[in-house]
Amino acid sequence: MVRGLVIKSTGSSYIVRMNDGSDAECHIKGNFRIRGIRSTNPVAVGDHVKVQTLADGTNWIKEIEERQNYIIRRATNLSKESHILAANIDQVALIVTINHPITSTTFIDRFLATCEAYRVRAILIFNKTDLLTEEEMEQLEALRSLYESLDYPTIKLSAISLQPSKIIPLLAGKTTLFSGNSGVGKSTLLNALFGKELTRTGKISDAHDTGMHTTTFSEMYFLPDGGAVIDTPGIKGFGTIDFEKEEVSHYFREIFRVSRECRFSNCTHTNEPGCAVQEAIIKGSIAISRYESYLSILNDSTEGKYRG
Ligand SMILES: Nc1nc2c(ncn2[C@@H]2O[C@H](COP(=O)(O)OP(=O)(O)OP(=O)(O)O)[C@@H](O)[C@H]2O)c(=O)[nH]1
Ligand SMILES: [Mg+2]
Ligand SMILES: [Zn+2]
Repeated sequence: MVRGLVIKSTGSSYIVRMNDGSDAECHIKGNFRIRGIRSTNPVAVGDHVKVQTLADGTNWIKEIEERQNYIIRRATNLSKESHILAANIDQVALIVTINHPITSTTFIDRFLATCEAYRVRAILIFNKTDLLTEEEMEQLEALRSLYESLDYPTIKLSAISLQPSKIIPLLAGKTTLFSGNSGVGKSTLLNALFGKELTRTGKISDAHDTGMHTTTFSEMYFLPDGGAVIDTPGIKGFGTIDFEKEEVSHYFREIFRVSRECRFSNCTHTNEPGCAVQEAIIKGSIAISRYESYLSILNDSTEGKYRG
């Protein structure tokens, strides 16, 4: 068997960069599963695998090496199945847009909470600054200062201008997962970074001002000076998985910090007396948008399902 790195996943087959530098199309057996993880895609881009080539020339992924980390979300509403976005990454760049399309703060916070849970560094890239009105620009700056205050690096840019070079220092030498809603410009940014059209980009729907799910597979692209970027299909909601109710506050940095002052150690910060989190919200030191995102995850954990 030969070792390799999964660099592309279409869902039904995989491209593996083999140790000798060649690329091979590989398959997995239908019953291939990793113990403990129930996901729609047992193999993800970024996985190190062992491949067996049969006499008929077909290649089969037989083993996945232990993952350093991965990012996972609940596949669809009410579904128990989960979906692994990528494995063995150094960081996530979450691409967001204030408008065209609108990225919700709930989406951002659910994603960030998952990055906390799986201990992956996250940066926020606010794209499409060229399309924003003055008011929307103010909204952008308010969100930027919110997330900067929580120690998430942020950057604003327009992928259709020359500004993508702004993020090169953040990407150098690292494996970065590009994720976000459909239409926010992940693929446009990737093409701009490489200075050529590596992957297709799509229009925003006139009717809904949302993306049209142009990218349908995940693929890793290697930066000339080291490091790699993984472009992925746009995702709609972000269902968190496997969070215990008591844990959720651990994944909101500012809520976790303040929660040590709560009267009860098992405080859920919803209606308990002596709750320091509630106090911080009233004082304005915890943003309401963050608290609402916290509640939305808490509700999922309570009901064991994910809505919206
Ligand atoms: N005006 C403007 N348009 C942009 C910018 N970035 C991307 N776009 C446009 O937004 C549309 C969607 O871009 P894509 O790169 O396909 O978006 P995506 O995030 O890859 O979308 P999916 O593959 O569907 O997840 C395209 O028409 C791009 O030209 C930007 O900074 N400014
Ligand atoms: Mg795309
Ligand atoms: Zn509390």
